[in-house]
Amino acid sequence: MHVLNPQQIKLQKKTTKGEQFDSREIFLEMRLIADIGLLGLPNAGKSTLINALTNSKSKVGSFPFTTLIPTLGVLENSEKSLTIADMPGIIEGASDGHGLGFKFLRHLHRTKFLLHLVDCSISVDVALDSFSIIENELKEFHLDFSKQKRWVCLTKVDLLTDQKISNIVNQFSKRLKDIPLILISSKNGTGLEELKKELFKRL
Ligand SMILES: Nc1nc2c(ncn2[C@@H]2O[C@H](COP(=O)(O)OP(=O)(O)O)[C@@H](O)[C@H]2O)c(=O)[nH]1
Ligand SMILES: [Mg+2]
Repeated sequence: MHVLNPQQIKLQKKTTKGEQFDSREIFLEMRLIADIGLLGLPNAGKSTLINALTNSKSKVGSFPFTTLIPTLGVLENSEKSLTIADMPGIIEGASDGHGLGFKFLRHLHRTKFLLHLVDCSISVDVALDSFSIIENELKEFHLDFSKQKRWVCLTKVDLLTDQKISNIVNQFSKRLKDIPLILISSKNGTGLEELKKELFKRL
């Protein structure tokens, strides 16, 4: 076998003259960040829910804008795993860019499925208004949310009497038409097992 010494190797290197080519700037965007996106006004209970369902440790607080960046968690059963993205709260005017709305709505657009969380602990009217604000922002945003499945989750039901719960379910059922409605409490666990089961079944 003929062995080259380092000097011979150097001599064998070959170069060709460079040519002028077009330059191009390319923006790449990740298509999907999670299976499920949590959507809702600040304080709706999104971070508390992701912490109750997954291994995530998203920051929780009784004041708006505790969550400033999306946080991911993984929901697992014996066969599957689903990723959930806890998103900062969407506020009125988000579709016009208020409260970093462009950024957060775009993140939500890159999930397969949306869970719209509505705090129902204050009153039926406040809950219905909160629901409409978010629905309106989705409609006004320049990206189309109509292809993503969406469920509504009424949160903090541990704070309501049975009578108030049935009233709120009545009112929401009239408004939602074919959007499924789920009642949960991340504090005492009401509805969480059913929610998990449904998510694994539908996704
Ligand atoms: N009683 C009760 N309080 C809740 C529940 N879920 C969230 N909270 C409280 O509501 C406040 C806002 O919760 P957080 O998860 O930070 O809301 P986010 O802004 O939507 O992420 C916190 O004080 C939570 O402890 C619930 O199911 N029941
Ligand atoms: Mg939060």
